Amino acid sequence: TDRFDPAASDCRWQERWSQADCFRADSASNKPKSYVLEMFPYPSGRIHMGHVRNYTMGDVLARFRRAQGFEVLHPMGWDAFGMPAENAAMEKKVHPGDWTRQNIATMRTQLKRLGFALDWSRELATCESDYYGHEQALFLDLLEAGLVFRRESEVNWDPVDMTVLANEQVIDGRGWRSGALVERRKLNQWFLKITDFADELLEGLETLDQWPDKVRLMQENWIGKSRGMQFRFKRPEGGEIEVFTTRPDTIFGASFVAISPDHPIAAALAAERQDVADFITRAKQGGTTAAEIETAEKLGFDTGLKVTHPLDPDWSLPVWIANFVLMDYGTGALFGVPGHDARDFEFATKYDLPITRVVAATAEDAGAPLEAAETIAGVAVNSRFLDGMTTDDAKAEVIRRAEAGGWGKGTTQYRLRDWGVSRQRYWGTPIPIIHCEGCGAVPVPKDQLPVVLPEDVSFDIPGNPLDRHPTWNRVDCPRCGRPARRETDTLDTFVDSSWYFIRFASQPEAKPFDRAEAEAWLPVGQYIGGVEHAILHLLYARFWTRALERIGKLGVKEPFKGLFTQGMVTHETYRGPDGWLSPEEAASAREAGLPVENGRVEKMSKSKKNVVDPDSIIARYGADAVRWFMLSDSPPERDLEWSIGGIEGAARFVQRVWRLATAPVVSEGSDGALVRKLHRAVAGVGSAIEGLQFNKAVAALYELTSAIEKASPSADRSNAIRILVLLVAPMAPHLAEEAWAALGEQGMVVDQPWPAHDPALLVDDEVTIAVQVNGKLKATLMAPRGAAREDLQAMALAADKVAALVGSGAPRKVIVVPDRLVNIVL
Ligand code: ANZ
Ligand code: ZN
Repeated sequence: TDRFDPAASDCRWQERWSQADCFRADSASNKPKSYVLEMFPYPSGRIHMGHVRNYTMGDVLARFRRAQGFEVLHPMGWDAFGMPAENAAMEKKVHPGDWTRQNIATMRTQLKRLGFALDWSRELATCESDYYGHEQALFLDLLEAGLVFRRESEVNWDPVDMTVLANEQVIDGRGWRSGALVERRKLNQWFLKITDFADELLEGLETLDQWPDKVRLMQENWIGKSRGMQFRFKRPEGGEIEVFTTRPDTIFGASFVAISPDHPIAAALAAERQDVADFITRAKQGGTTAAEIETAEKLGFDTGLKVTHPLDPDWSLPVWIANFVLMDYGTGALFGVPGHDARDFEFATKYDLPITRVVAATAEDAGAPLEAAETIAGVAVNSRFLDGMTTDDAKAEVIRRAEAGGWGKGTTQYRLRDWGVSRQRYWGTPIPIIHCEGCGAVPVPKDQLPVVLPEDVSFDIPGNPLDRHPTWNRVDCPRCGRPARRETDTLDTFVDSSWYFIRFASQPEAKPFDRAEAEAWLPVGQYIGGVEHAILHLLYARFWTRALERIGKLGVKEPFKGLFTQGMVTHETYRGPDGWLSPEEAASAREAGLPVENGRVEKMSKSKKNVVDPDSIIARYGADAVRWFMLSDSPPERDLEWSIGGIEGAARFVQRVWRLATAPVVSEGSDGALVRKLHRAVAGVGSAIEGLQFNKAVAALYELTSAIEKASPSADRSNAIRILVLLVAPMAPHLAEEAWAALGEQGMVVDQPWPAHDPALLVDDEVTIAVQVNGKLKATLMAPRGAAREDLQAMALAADKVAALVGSGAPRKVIVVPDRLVNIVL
């Protein structure tokens, strides 16, 4: 046929690949192994263009590696637990399990339509007990190793809905559904000891040289290792308040001491004084995230207590209770330096506390006024014996004095907190613990795993349905046999995604993974996903891997050798008088004479109505055109703007390749220039894919295609077409198979090796040689690259002009620089 018909071709090849089981990864294979992984999707309903771009990139690499002779593991699964399923249950009255599994079915079909080279035999969904049961076993292993603990910790409590809220459900300090002011409440919760690994996780970043620098920096900042100091302020009436600071150099700029509303001293005062108790209640309203506490209005209460400055017995400072001081950071108390800390500045301005400059750019600026907190380093001023020292020297000096005087010591502090994994939610992995009045928190014996989520739950009233389940949470204590209660908290879904890549590599039924098999594949060679996961997911996965390594379950320290974060898919937006319009609505509104504004090009989102649904595009243009467009126009780390022009260009390219592949095959005649272009394309496309520069691979293929189109029929040209088909295969695999068959070739493209190139043909084969006589340019000549010195000398002497100058006598000397120049000295 004269046109490539994706509608027929796409399913034909998808079926053939599936029948031949091409993409099944054989763990026992002797070939070198390559593990290519894209971040698995949350089954939210339908695949979006961002998924298409992400998975296409991984697929190109996976297919390329396969052609290079690797045994490739390229799996797919579903990050299937989480809140949206519960929201759907509440709003649409569908069971979270039904909603999730339905979405998975839809999205799986959509992915299959794109022809990804995935090993579907390894598909997993984290919401199924054959996955999360193993997660429960691993949780118990970590518990046994002392890497899991339980303690009281604050949650967001919605007093109207009477439910715990996730941080994302707190908007401007209010419950997202009820709109009520959120309170902080203490609950017993489970934690993973990620702080035990803070140094390891930090040092490990240095080994990750195939990660983007920005992601490593984000992780480094998140771990937040800093030198600081802990020291005590004495209370004249006895007792002391210990504070933590990262800026000991500012100690003479102190204007108050502030303690957390949860500080024991605050609690003791509240027990005696109603005004203190009332303040604490007020201070604890609002969300629990650090960001929310940071941005909430600063609230303070002057307790009337005083403390003495450690370096000046005559200097007395007031003690305040302040809402921005966290109890679980440092010591839960600080000394405020309004001149050089933004929160302290805001606080001191509000409550009229002294603001002194103790750091300046130079010693001469000691008297410069402070318009706002100046937080950068400089030299100490107005600081007695520290005056003139740099910030770093002053820090060291204060720590030295504190240690010598016995009132404080230098510390290493991390911003990283232990990972709270308890969620008061239904749709998650049940924490395998049983609470017994006599025995405490008892692990569920491993032979009783999985602890399966009950299906019969209702979402009619707020709160966790597991708590009010009539039977599920009542069990006998595994230790003493008396009636006990199941833990009804479930695990943070980040736990599910912290080890799925290990389970992909090895899926025995009886345990989470087989160590040797997992190690055969790990670490993941190339991981591809959104930069929004730069911190939490990637840090948790690194931690989980190291924890398993520490307890001897896995001999891998870093899970992801290479990391690539791809850009988003964007699209233009339109606004009408009543809000956002889809492109179609915008067009008809314009026709109707209504005012329509062009908005910015933004990430595709439902709220902006600029989403393009992959299904309709695939139906119209075919999988290959969509894949091709996703890789074209922009470097993969940048945003890609969706456009009709772009997808149509991609569809035209598919037809161009098809036309070449269906032209008559010629078996005679050579075309050296085309052969060289071909070899250059083979090398260029390969190294571009290797470097994940997919747009460059695409550009090289456009160039080759044009060159072939321009060349006259010859055996070389027919061969170039054959190779072109192999080169486009990772990007446009259906087209490639169909073209391969049309060319009369045997077997499938997926089974063909990546074409070889001859390095000798990559360079221009002719070079220009300058011929000089006594240092002056007299002629130029073309010579084969790499020609021998004697040959160049002979050619130069034979050149007309030169021969005339040299005459019959022999030159005194001939200097030859190969590939460049011949100088004849007379
Ligand atoms: C005096 C000072 C002077 C501070 C100055 C900063 C600047 P990072 O760097 O984020 O680790 N702090 C100490 N404990 C706190 C707590 N429990 N809740 C809230 N803030 C606390 O923050 C360390 C700084 O945060 C510490 O250094 C302390 O204020 C404050 F010019 O001490 B600083
Ligand atoms: Zn018991």
